[in-house]
Amino acid sequence: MTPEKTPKPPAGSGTTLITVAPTGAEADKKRHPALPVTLNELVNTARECEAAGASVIHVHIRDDQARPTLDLTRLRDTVRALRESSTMIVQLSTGGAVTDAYADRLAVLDAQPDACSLTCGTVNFGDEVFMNPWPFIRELYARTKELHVVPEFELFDLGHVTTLHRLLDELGEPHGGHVHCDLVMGVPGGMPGDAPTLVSAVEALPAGASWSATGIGRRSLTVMFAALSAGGHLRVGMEDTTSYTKGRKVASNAELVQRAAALAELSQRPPMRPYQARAFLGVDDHS
Ligand code: KMH
Ligand code: ZN
Repeated sequence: MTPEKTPKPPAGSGTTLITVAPTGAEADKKRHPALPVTLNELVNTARECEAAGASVIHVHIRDDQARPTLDLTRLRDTVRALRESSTMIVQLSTGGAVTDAYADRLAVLDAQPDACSLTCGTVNFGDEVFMNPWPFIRELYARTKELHVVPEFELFDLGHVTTLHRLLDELGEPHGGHVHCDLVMGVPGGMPGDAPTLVSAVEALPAGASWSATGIGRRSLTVMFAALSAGGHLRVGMEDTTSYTKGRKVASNAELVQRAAALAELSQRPPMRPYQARAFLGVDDHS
């Protein structure tokens, strides 16, 4: 009997990339005291989450009143402090808050992070609209290439995948040469957080792209199980989920990473270490 031919698995498929998104721009510190909003809290969170199995940290920062900000001095200090305290890839959000100006979102790259998020389209965002028109997406992507920042393509809806194809067709591959996407599922106004939608989105991705997925709020576990079973990577954190289980608030970002890491181990794809994640995503080594 001829042995069945198995296709070559994609790079990184023996391990799971875990991204932690600890803060976001929306959660309220008063309602969620465990939310890291000061630099000190963020640094401690980074240390704990790296120890728990995360290799990328997706960063939003807050001001002294715990309101979201894109202040460039604070962003630079944050990148420096996170680099000193952890080996995780520092991915700054260019999404910011729905109220942030395009110019400020573009200027985030001047803080020289390893990586950044890059959302591939506008989406209704609860009662708000998260604006990402094509000219902005194009300009932001061109700037990531100039400044050698590795973008992660955030896909909140299936139409965003179409825009990702257009971006790559017009401007070519990202810095680092590898396309990595994050499916953000279950935002009220975006694609639903369920297994059939995840499979459709993954099928539409560019050939060779890797992907993570995150489910917002109560979609968190459904999306995590679907992503692991479909061979994807994971994003978790208080930006996306503030309840650990029904009726029980998240105690720390690290416990969300611990749960993701345990499920990744159970799936026989243990967490990727930060140095492996750098090679996988094509991120420059700043050490
Ligand atoms: N806060 C949302 C409006 C990103 O970080 O790039 C956008 C967001 C996406 O969180
Ligand atoms: Zn974000």
